[in-house]
Amino acid sequence: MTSDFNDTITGIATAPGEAGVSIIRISGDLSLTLAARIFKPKAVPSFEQIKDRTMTYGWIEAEGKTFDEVLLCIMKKPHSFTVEDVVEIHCHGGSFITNAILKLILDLGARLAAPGEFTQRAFLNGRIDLTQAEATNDMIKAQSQLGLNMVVNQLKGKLYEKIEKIKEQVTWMLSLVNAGIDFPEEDTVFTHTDDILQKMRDAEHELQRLILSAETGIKIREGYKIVLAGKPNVGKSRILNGLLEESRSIVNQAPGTTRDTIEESCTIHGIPASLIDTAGIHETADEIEKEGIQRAFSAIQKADLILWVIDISNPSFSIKLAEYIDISTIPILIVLNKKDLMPDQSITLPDEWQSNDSIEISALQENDIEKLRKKIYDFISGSKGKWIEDTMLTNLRQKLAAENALAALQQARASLESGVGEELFAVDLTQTLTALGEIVGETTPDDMLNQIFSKFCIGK
Ligand SMILES: Nc1nc2c(ncn2[C@@H]2O[C@H](COP(=O)(O)OP(=O)(O)OP(=O)(O)O)[C@@H](O)[C@H]2O)c(=O)[nH]1
Ligand SMILES: [Mg+2]
Repeated sequence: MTSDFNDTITGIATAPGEAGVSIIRISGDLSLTLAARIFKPKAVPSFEQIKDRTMTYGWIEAEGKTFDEVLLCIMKKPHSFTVEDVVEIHCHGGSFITNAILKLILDLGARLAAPGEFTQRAFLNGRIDLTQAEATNDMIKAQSQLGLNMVVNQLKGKLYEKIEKIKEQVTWMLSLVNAGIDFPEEDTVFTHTDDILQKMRDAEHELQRLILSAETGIKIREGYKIVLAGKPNVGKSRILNGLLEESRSIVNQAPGTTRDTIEESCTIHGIPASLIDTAGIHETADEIEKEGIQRAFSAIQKADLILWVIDISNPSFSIKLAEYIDISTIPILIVLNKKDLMPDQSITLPDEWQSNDSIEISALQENDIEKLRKKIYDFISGSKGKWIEDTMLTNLRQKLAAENALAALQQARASLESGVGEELFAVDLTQTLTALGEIVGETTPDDMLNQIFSKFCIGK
């Protein structure tokens, strides 16, 4: 497939600011012509002799001036990221020089690329599907090795292949239905009913697994919000510092030390997380503390996991968290802290906490902090079997489309089982295909596509 775009776009592909090298990209029919006007190769006698997909050394010269010493790479269509003629200029990484070269290219007739427009062209020109396009952007934002592994799989097209496999099955069913409609005497669907039903159940199972994977996939991409909360002086800040392995939050024997929420990023056995320390929750007339406690509750409400800290040496269960938040929706791990002060004391949790998992630690012990880290990892990763798969959904858009596909497929199966007729069955199957197509970008509405790519970086 070749490009339908008749304009040539350009943009700075590297981050703004001073750097060793900056890269300016040009893509479109005029790329080579524009680059030839400003690039004077030194390694070969003329621009025409520059080899495709190799770096050529030379100078940017225009308006009788020399702008920069650069390396230039041309990638002729269709063997480029966008499937168009692409030129990359690797210049010195100062903002002024990079923008001056960009301006030369714009003055020669290129248009400044919108955010994500290079990737959008790669997608619209059929080089990558929408999940791969999303992966290119997520790659830049990956916060952990685990996140990177997940995105690399998506970039390699694993999610695309899985969806295509399900689509193939549904297309096969649809072809049987259509054959049945066109040649009623052959009764095609009904001679294959058992086979179709089995394939439908298999496809539903695949979709269910994918939908389940989204919860983890999204969190691995965005990071888990883990909130440390509890009464004052129970050791929340000390635990935060232990998990971060740095003295980030002030620890003090006086209750009410932490007054505002403190958020820091870290990884827990490879899982990206935001750890949030909060003000101790208690009755107070102090206006600043009240505000801090308010902030603690708002952090708790947004948490993916709450570490509810109790001081074993002075246990108190007077705060009923259920009165403030819907504890059925947010997992809570009870951290019984200061075990070193009461090594022989074991705590019986009150009834309302009985169903929660708990761990006894001393925040002063590195071993115990590691135990807690492992517990958090198990908590996040092991729950409900929704853990890492080779192929995962990584954003809400993909998840919603997969849910629509599953609902349409289940409806199709119900239609087939109740024998409502081939036409209705065909409608449900077509809806399934449309929803599956949305995941990979084949049937995604234009405004949604524009919205997706507008969130990409400039020059990507
Ligand atoms: N012995 C012992 N002391 C601890 C432990 N964890 C914390 N502490 C001490 O308990 C006191 C309070 O610790 P913090 O981490 O400031 O407690 P906090 O829950 O953040 O308190 P606020 O910010 O006031 O709500 C400090 O003196 C800590 O050194 C522990 O496991 N064992
Ligand atoms: Mg504190």
